[in-house]
Amino acid sequence: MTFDIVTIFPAMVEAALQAGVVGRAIERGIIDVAVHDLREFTTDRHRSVDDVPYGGGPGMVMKPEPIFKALDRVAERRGTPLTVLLTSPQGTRLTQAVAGRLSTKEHLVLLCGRYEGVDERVRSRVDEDVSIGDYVLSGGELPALVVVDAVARFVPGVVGDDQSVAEDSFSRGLLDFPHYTRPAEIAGERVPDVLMSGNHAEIRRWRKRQSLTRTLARRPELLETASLDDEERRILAELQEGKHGRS
Ligand code: 4FV
Repeated sequence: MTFDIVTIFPAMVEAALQAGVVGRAIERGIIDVAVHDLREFTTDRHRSVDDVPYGGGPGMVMKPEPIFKALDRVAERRGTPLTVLLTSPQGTRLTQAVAGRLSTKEHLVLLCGRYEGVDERVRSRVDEDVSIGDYVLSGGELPALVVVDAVARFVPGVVGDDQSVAEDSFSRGLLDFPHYTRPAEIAGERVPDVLMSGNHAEIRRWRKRQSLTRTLARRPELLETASLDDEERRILAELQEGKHGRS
């Protein structure tokens, strides 16, 4: 799977791509990520990537030509099919399911907006807008990095133990259970005994109950679409009947 990121701040994006799981996956050649400086596709001596908005109003708009040239270059390099994404607040909200869908694509291209946004005619070359949330950022770079991180985790070998991807919360539509590590006690708080019991069936049930309790409390709407197994359905019924309440 390849990722091409088009931005006016390549250094910012490259720095973030060096870290952690994604950085290691790039080093190991499991994913191929290229960062393109949009200014390289400008023709004027000021290397302008933005201009004043037709119809007036505040701010600037990103010019279409440099973006078209950048996309042509990526198409030359990667071949097709390219899946071109524009990160913008108007887009499809990024979820684990959307990330999973995007991870089936061969070549993802991420256009990072700045200023008030891109010239609307750029959309003729965009397959989908993707939003990371209902707030306005100063640029599309952070959203692009969020997309790369969330999608890359679906690529086999990127996350050390593929099991943990499968268990990633939201993979099955539930919030994650609490995690503990040494020391067994700190600030007067002990690790729940069940986790030190070695009884893996009990531990699995406890974790399921924690995920369901948390999801019920914080994101009950997720339970409408979560894929629960029989044991989880039983636990959820108990929780909803308030039989067990806090465990
Ligand atoms: C954004 C978001 C976002 C809007 C104007 C960049 C900014 C500026 N992108 N999810 N929320 N983008 O706020 O994806 O061009």
